[in-house]
Amino acid sequence: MRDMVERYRPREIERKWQERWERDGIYRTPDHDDRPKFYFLTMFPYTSGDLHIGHWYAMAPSDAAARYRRMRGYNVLFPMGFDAFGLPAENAAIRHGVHPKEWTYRNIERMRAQLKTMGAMIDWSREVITCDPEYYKWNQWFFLKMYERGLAYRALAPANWCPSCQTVLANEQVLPDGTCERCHTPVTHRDLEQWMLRITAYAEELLDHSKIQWPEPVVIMQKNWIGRSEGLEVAFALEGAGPQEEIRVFTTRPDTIYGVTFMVLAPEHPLVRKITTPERRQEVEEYIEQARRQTEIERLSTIREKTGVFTGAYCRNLLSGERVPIYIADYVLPWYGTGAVMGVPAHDQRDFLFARRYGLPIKVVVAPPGWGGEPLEEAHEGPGVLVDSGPFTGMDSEKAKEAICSYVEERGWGRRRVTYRLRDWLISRQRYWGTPIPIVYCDGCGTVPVPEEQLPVTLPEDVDFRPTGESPLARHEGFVHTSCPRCGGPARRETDTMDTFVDSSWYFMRYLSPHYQDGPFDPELGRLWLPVDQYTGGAEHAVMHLLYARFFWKVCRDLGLVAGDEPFLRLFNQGQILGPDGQRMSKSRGNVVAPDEQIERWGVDTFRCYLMFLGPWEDGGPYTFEGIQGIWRWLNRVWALCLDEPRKDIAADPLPLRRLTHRTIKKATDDMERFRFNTLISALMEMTNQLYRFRQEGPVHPQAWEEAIDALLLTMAPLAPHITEELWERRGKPYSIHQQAWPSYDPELARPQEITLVVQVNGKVRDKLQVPADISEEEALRLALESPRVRQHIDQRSIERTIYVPGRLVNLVVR
Ligand code: ANZ
Ligand code: ZN
Repeated sequence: MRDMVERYRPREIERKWQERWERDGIYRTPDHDDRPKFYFLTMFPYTSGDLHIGHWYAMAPSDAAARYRRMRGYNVLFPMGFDAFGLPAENAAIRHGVHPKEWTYRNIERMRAQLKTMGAMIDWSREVITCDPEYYKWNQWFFLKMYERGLAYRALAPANWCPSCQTVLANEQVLPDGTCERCHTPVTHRDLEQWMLRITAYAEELLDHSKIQWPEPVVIMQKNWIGRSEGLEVAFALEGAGPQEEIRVFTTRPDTIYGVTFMVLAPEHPLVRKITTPERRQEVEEYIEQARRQTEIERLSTIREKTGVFTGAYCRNLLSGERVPIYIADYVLPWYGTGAVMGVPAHDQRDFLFARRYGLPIKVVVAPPGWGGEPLEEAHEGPGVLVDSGPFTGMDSEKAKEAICSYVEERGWGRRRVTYRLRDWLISRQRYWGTPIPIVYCDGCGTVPVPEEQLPVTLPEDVDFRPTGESPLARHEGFVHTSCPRCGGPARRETDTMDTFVDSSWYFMRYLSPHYQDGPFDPELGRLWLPVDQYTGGAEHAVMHLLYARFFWKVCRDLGLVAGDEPFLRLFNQGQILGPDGQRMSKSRGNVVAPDEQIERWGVDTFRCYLMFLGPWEDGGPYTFEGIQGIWRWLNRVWALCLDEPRKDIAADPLPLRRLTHRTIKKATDDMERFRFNTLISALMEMTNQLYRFRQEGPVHPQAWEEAIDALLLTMAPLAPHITEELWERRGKPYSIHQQAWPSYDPELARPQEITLVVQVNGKVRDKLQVPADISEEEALRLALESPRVRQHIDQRSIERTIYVPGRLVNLVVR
């Protein structure tokens, strides 16, 4: 029996090393360095006050990956900051009577401390806090730059309005059931003068994801969000009006134009009041009123019955010469296309239902396969041959699309057009805790941007921030009243604040030089560090944040601030950690795992490794007690293995041990490259087991052993930074393990060895297979069952039992 080795006491070790690393500044990232740069970014947390397991799941594996990059010889930037403006601060402040600023900074203190327990290689000297005037000054600066270029403008915009939060919500903040994502109150609709950013100017470019490596689902979501449609904008003549009076519609189905039997305008369409006949006026007005109260989600709901009212007016189809009635209906959206739709009930199901409801004719112009002229049961939306379509009759519908577009264009009745679903980004928020919009309104000069030298427009602190619907800043006399930067006369400040997605659209640029005063970031450092090489974070940001950040980047590019077309070259979305019951974690289910408690119990390294072990990072998985215990046992075994020297003999064969080492390094390298932490940890556990076996089976070759332990610790270092540092030191290696190179492998030694696997059926040898020496039991069985000779001997019988002797034999017992 050997001497007992000292027990593994993670909490002591972890505290010690975190202090030492901080003191030595080993995670300070130099800007100027010979190594190639690697910018590893993980989404910064909102200052909710608690670093929950979701944050850990995004950040701890990111830290491991960033550490790996650094060991691979890169100068890695891995910064952290806080997304600190926004409604929750205000709501909490209203509820608990603390100032949003106090609440926010208190939360930051706590979260920063929690983050530090992670032992991550964060360069804290680059911390960014978005509610700091030093930061939001540059939100205002970007706004002014966009304003100068016509990319920021004010317009009367229909807005989703939450009557409880008393604020405008973006469409994305309205849940599918039409309620507010924060308080679940049904959302209503309001028109307000608001500031918009012209993201649509970049719609076409934002559709191009060819220069980035992003997960396919995110790319698809962005494409759908932007929603590009090619079609025809075409005029219909207004009856009884002068020759110029027309209604223009946008259609993606010009081939169906001979099937138009009615026209529908959005209730908000400017022509509606002009064309409505006196007898229809009252009904139309009532309908417009009810449409105004609906949210867009309700208007577009597919389950709601499509309603509308007749205006009393008619228009003429220029191609067919037919006269069709004009309706208004709320399913037509004022901002999309031209806000007017040609109704083709035979070929659009929505129009079909509408026509049925209002007794409008259904005219087939694209024949369904085998159609004999009978009435349709539902719209035929597919392709076909044109019927009843003037000169286009008999033409294939795809061809007819083109032919009709050309026909219309030649006659000056319309033009081919591309439309997008994407709308400009509404950034005005009628709330307090955000960046003031740097605009002044003067009676004489109108809308005047605050001059750059006067930035930041500071958010005053002594504000009554209870929500009333109007921005709380509007009640702050000292803030509101100012003098006009142009004429010096009395003027009023804009009192809305910016959407916090503005803050998060460029924070990764600010990390480079968080205290830089001559611009949003030091351009020299921008050239050095940008773009971000790897971004990691939650899939819930697929659209808004990631689209807005791309838009901001393109604006910066056009301002000459950055080079290249994309901010984030590679993106990775982590999965979700579930409760031990396999359900989504929630307070009401009582299955929430609190990271702080886990760390208290197991130490950070065990917790980190378990997060990376419980499933593929992109999938997540349930958090179980047995699972984390398994990791705890493994780290304890590594601890004992490294401190308890085996018997050594120079005469021992180094080869088997070296093969194990090099195979494991290769596996670790491949897995690290692909963020496959779970299989990586499995391989390291397996290596640990093998090392115990080698030790037990006899003296080991001294150099081969040393190489093996070094490799084990080095490949574990990104995952479990504290225990590896401690063991590294105890083994007399140079400080710090985190400044060592990633071990390389000899491909020859790493090549899987082959063995002959004997396959028996009921004890009789039926086949011999060449398989990799480290084959798993499952794989061995699978291969055995695939062998035709084995199959032949099993025949129709069923397998009772399987016996597996690793590296040697599979015996199938059948009956
Ligand atoms: C006639 C037609 C016939 C249409 C047919 C479709 C099928 P996407 O693909 O999403 O771009 N549309 C146009 N403007 C609209 C608006 N403001 N509100 C609601 N609907 C609108 O959809 C384009 C189609 O949506 C257009 O093509 C138009 O209906 C409708 F068999 O025109 B279509
Ligand atoms: Zn003025």
